[in-house]
Amino acid sequence: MTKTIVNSWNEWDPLRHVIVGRADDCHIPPEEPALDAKVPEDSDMRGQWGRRPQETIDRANELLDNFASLLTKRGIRVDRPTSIDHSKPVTTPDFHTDSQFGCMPPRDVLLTVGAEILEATMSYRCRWFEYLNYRPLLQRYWEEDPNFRHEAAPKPRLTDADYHPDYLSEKIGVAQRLKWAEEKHFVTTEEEPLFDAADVLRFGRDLVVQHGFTTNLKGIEWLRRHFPDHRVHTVNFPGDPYPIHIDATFTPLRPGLILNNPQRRLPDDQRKLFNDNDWEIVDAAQPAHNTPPPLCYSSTWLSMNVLVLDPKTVCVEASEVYQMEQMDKLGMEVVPVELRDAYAFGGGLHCCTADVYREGGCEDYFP
Ligand code: DAV
Repeated sequence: MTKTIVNSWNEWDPLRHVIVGRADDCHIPPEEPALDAKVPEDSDMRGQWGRRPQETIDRANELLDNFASLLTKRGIRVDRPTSIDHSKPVTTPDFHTDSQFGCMPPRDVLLTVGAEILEATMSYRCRWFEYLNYRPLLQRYWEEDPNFRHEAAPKPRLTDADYHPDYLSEKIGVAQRLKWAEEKHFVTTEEEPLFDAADVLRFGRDLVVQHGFTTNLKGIEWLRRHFPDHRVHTVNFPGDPYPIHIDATFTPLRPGLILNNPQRRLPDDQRKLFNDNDWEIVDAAQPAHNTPPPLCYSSTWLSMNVLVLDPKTVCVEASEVYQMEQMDKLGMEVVPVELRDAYAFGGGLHCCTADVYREGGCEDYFP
C-alpha cells in the first residue's frame, strides 16, 4: 500500500504533520568563528559555554511539549526528534570542537521540498552532526513512504578557510557590521557551498534564499542545481547586522501576503518578483519586548517567527501582543502559544518546527 508521508511545497498550506524540536541536552557551544559572529557584542553569552542549566531545559521542554499537544489536538500529527549526546566533542580531519549544539531548532537543519527532506550542510562546526537527532524519524518516513526522498547536502569541511578572519575580532561595532552587510561581506567565505535550511523560504515553484552569515552564494548555487525544476532567488536584508536565517525577517502568511521586518527591509531592486505578481509586503508589528530572554542568540524579532497552520490561521507567541493584533487586522485567526522561555534554544515557533506534510501541490505563484 502506498502512503504519502512527506509533502510540503510552501509555508502556508494546511499543516497536517510536523516535527517539533526538543530542548534535551542543549549546549552553549564553545567559541568558533561563524557562531561568534552571530553572538551580539553586548550579549550575556560571550565567553561562556557548556550544558544549558537543567531548569531552563526543563522549562523549554514543557513549552515545546505543550505546543506539540496543542497541534495534536488540532489534528496535526507531531513527531519529536531523539536527542544525541551533545556533550560529545566533534573531531573530523579538518576541525575539532569541544561540544555540539542541540536538537533545536529543526527548521535550521531540515528543508522539506515536496516529497524530499534535505539535510542542510550547516555552517557551524558545533552543528555538523545535528542531523543525527532526526535520523530515526527520517528512517521511518523512508520505510513508510516509497516516494520519500531523503537527501543530504555535501558535508562541508569547515576549515578556517570558510570564515573571514576580520569577523573574529571581539569588538567590531554595529556600524561596521551594517556596512559589511550592505557590501554583502559576511563571516562565511565562498570556499565551499554552505547553507542552513532556515535561510530558505518555499513559495511553490520558487525558493527564496537569504545570503548572509549561514548561507553563502555557493550554497545557493548548490540549491539551484539540486532543485532544477525550481527558480531560486537570492535575497539580502542590509539592515541586519547579524544576518542568519530568514524567518525573523521575511514571513509569508498566505499567497499574496508577506510580513517584512521594518529594520530589515527587502531592497527595492529585489522586490520585482513580488511587485510584478501583486504580492503585498507589509511591515511587521513591533516586538513586545525590548531585549531577548537570557542566553539567547536571537533578536527580539522572533515576534514575527510564526507558524502558519493554514492560510487563515497562525500560531503567534502569546506575549507578542502587537504581532497578534496585526495578524487579527490582516484577517488571520490567531492561536497564541507560549514559547518565550524556549527562545534561547534557537528560536521561535517557526524555528522549533519542521514541515513534514502540508496539503496541496507545487503551484506557480509568480508566473
Ligand atoms: O533575528 O535573531 C533569528 C532566526 C532564528 N532562526 C534573529 C534571527
